[in-house]
Amino acid sequence: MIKQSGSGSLTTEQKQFYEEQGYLIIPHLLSQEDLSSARDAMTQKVSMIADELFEDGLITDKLEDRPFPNRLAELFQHLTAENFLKYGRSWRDRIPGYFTLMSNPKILDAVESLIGGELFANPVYNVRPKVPRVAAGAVPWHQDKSYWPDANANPVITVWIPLVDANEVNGCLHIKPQTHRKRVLKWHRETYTGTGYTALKDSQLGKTETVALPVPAGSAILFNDRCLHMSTPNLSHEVRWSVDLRYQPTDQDPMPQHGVGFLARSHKYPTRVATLSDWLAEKSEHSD
Ligand SMILES: O=C(O)CCC(=O)C(=O)O
Repeated sequence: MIKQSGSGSLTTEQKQFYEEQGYLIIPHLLSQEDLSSARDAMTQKVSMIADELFEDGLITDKLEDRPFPNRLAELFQHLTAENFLKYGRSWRDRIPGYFTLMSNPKILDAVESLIGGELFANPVYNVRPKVPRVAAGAVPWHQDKSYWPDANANPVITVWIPLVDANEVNGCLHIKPQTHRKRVLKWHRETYTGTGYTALKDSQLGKTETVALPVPAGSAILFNDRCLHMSTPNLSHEVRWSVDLRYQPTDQDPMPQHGVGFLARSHKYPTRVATLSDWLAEKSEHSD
């Protein structure tokens, strides 16, 4: 069954902007209700981390009453970046709430407007708890395609969505418009965050202006996988919670080396669209 349209379809002007600039902001694409399943999944993970920190004797209070943007930041307030990085700079758990978000019809409508209605959700999706003071929160200039250099030339679209307002204090995305027309630049693995991001040198960035993209919670920033982008450190006291999801046409490489993606929408083969059970079982398509 094709899920009902979520009315996230783009206007001609929005499509034109994306084609010309390589990115697009869709303010308030998702409501708080749309985000709730993912927020619950993140909350579940934070509770698991609090339990572990407590059992390891690193904290004496699990801060169960703290609000979503604060709790994880406060749990690590007196701990080290290494303590935090034990849990990873980004998370890719198979918790049902993430599948609900990745299958949200509003997101799929927007992506369909750009690349058609045969949509595969790329296995690379990240939940990013950008906590203050951890160097790995700031992501260096890169092109997403540096993570899949051998994939074919068909588009991979990142859909970046903050669960809290993202701004220049807590480290919003920054982008270089029109760089989606560039080839994949020679990248290196940075060594200062301890997590090995792919990164570009300043000398490779060219003269294109940098645009900061502060956006309210639930907005979406869509960008092409060749578009140069980065994010700045989190200088606030709260977590800059975001997700980056990726979608591609079904004729792009499914990239099994990164995990198992799933058929998110298909007009040709609607019965093959993956269900939650398929996704939890790491099956990319539904079969009876
Ligand atoms: O969320 C961030 O800070 C960076 C995201 C990013 O680089 C990406 O989605 O490729």
